[in-house]
Amino acid sequence: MKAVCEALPYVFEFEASRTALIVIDMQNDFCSPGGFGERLGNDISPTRAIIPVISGLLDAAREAGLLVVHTREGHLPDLSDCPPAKLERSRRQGAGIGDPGPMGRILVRGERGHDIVPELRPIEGEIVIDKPGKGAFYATHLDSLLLNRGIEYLILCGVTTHVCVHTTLREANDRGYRCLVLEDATAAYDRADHEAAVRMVRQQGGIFGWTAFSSSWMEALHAKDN
Ligand code: TIU
Repeated sequence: MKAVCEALPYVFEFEASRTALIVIDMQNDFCSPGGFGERLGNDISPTRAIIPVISGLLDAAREAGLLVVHTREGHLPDLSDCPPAKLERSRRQGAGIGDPGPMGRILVRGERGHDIVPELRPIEGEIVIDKPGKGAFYATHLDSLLLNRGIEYLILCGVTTHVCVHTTLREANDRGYRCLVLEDATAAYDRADHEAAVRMVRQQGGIFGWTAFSSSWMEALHAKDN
């Protein structure tokens, strides 16, 4: 039987056994002092504020036995997978990809800034997708991994709402996944960007999918067993 979650623009129905929780880029570089996000000139308090909300989602997903996927944005130490256009623009903003910082080289795999924040560290058996772009499908094996497990429903949380969450959402939607964006478990540095991004998801009858609050989704997940 499908679980039914209160959502916009209308209820989101999902089968738990065919659902994955996708936690996008909850890395020190986006959420911790001295990371890429802060060095781009942003206030990181919005991205830090969702850490406890996502921690609750992880507890619920783990308890229900859902597939959990974590993503990380970053590049190889020699930056050979970083397009020059991306590199040049990051340098213009004073946070060059690969530059040394308080948490190691910015957005480079293996550095502390690239790690997922300690509160949300993946546990044994969870999947971590390393991606060079904003979307989690581009240049990764995420699509085949989800298809091989029969996943059809994606629950999206993480940062930032209008950049990596939206890019992943759009990639997923075009591939036929049914996507729910949790609006209190996603964040952007600028509130207006977050709100616009959330609103876009559910426009035109749910052009990219659905939005809901985390509590509604967790209630639906819980209720399916009762
Ligand atoms: N993860 C993600 O959203 N990457 C970004 O670069 N986001 C910004 O908002 N800069």
